[in-house]
Amino acid sequence: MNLRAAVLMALPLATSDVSAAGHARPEMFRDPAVVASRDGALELTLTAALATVDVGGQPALAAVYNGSYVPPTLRVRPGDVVRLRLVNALDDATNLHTHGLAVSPLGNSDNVFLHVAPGGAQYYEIRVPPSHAPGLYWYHPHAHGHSDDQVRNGMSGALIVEGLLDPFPRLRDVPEHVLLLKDAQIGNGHIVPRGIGDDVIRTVNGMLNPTITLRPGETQLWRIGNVGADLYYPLTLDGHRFYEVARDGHRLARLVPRKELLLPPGAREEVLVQAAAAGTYRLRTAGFNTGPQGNHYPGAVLATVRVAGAALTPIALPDKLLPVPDLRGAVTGRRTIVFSEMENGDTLFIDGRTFDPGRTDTRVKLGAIEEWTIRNESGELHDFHIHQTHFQVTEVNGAPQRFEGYQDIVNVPVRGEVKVIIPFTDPVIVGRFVYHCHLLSHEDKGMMATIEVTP
Ligand SMILES: [Cu+2]
Repeated sequence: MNLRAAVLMALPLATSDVSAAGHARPEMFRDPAVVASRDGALELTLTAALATVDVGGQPALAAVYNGSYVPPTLRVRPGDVVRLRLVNALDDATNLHTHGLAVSPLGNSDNVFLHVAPGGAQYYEIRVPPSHAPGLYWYHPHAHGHSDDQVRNGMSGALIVEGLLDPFPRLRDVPEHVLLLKDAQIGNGHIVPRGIGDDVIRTVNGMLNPTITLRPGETQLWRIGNVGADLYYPLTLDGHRFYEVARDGHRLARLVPRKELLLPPGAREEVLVQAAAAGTYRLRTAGFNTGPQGNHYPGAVLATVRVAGAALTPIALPDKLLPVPDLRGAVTGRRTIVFSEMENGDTLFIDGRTFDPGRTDTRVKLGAIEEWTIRNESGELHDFHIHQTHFQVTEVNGAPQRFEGYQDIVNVPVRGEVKVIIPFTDPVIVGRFVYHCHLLSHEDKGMMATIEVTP
């Protein structure tokens, strides 16, 4: 091997070893703590307050829930009720949003117009319909103007609706892990605001490069959530493919093998991983560039996967999962929305306007199935998200997309457009809610709009 080839091959490993060795001892991977529903109800108090937490082995003063950088994973069954008391011990307003849940946006349910003042408390009651899609969702604050800061501090956790693999007897009992991706910027022992991606620590469940152990041939379900505020995560696992089961909490019609998973801010991927031969492999996020008006940041090793021990016979993975209705052909109306921003990036718009909670931007009748064209007229990426429902992506920059299932986050290319079909058919979503860019710094700078679904 010539020297140049040797250097090229050695580079990625050297980079990862530096970042891994620059900090404390390697940690064993741990799942977040769990709070599960009992007898149809999940009850919990979440206190938002400043606390010194461990972020990848470093102490940092951060605004967090219940004193932890990674708050508990909430596990519920379809039909359960979530009863949450949110106590605000911060100096800013906050509130609570259950991202991806198709639940009521009214009253003290998943209502982002409700703000909890400093020193105040709010009781939330969120009824998960019996027909709710099983999968990985998440919770985070959604008080306009504070969302980015609070999520960057660590206020985000997982919410799982049980039953994703129940219809598949061979798969339903595979071991599972929750991997929450968060990025922190720490200065003088505090979480500090810096440019997006600048000097950032990227963690899994708050740990820096933890070690996950599998046996050769073992199959696991990994529920991966990008629960940070603004970064993209293009994920790969050396020597492995991911077998994609669900996107954003929505099971796909077939198991999709992927070398890379791209998780924009707010996105989730639930994948089967089948361990290769004994050895050590890295779960990596590649560097990313969000465009000429955006940000450019390096990649990182997120976790080390150690495959060791007695080999297991790999489970034969199915090709098809369960049918998912294709919404093409059912469209009742069309509209276009436009993402744009000021040259300096300080103010961002949907359809030329910044967010006004008192204004209703879009009105839809319950039962509509709409095709939305989402156009990005700016020089950086945005990712579109709508509350209370989901959508089918049909086109990206004019290229038809193969139908595999639904999602609730879609990346919108720089000076490009995507087409999605959004069902407004579930009566539980009647009311007023929002759609926005899920880079939360963009949302806080105005890139959010309101929608009302009427009976
Ligand atoms: Cu954006």
